[in-house]
Amino acid sequence: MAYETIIVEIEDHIALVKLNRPDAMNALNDTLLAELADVLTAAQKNDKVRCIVVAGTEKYFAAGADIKMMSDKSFVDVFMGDLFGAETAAIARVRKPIIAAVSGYALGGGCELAMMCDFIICSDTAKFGQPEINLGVIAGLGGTQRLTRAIGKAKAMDMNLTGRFMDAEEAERAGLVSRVVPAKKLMEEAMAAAGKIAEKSMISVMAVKESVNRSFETTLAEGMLFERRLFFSMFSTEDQNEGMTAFLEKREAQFRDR
Ligand code: DAK
Repeated sequence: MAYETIIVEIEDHIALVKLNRPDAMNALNDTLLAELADVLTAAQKNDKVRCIVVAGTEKYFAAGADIKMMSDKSFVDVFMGDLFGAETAAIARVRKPIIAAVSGYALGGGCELAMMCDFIICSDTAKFGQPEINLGVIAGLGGTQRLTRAIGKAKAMDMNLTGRFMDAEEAERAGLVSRVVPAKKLMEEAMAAAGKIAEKSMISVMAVKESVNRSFETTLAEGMLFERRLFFSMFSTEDQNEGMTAFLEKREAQFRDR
């Protein structure tokens, strides 16, 4: 399928999805989110895809939701139309891992889109922010929720209330991103991380994603139980046998997702 606002390349079991609205710094509109939801849903179903990378350009990941598109909407429009609701729900349903490769601006909905991914690798030029307060609104796709869980109340309040940007170094220190790399190396590093994940058993990869995400939804005791049950269930797979046998035989495991 030909897309208008994203570019998709599938190679070596990795789906690379590049946001592509250069006239608006990749601002999120209905089309972009619908196309993103569509391609991620397709990637989930595609056996050739084992990991997904979402990226922007070197100067911007995404500068937020499209302000031009939103500016003349009413409460009734966004409430009744459930702006971005179906698309973001579809993205949240993807069970394969998604890495956000962020360089330059990741603001508002752009920062929130990065946080919808499973982890963020950013360049040393990355700037994160929730500047919706400057537009007379508030974040609506996780800027007060996922960000608070990622970096804590003090910094989340600071960012959401002042609208200030956070640079890459602070983002790493605060736990928003997993790694910071030089801008020129970002895609290489993100693709290498995706490649590492693609080598693993998809069963354990998807179980990890499910289990880590469960930690945000439940108590520690319930989460520990969930993790332990998943761990036990791994012993019903051929990949558990292969992984442990390969270690003992001092060779690379050949996982078959069984
Ligand atoms: N929307 C539309 N166009 C944008 C844009 C945006 N968010 N950000 C940048 N652009 C456009 C600019 O209008 C400009 O277009 P032209 O004038 O050339 O036609 C072009 O991109 C280049 O921008 P600048 O000329 O401003 O470039 P600078 O380098 O000077 O500045 C900047 C870059 C990223 C600092 C600046 O553009 C900026 O402050 N942009 C706005 C950032 C922002 O406020 N982001 C938050 C948007 S609100 C929802 C949930 C969530 C949301 C919505 C709904 N629901 C649950 C329903 C999310 C809301 C948001 O994200």
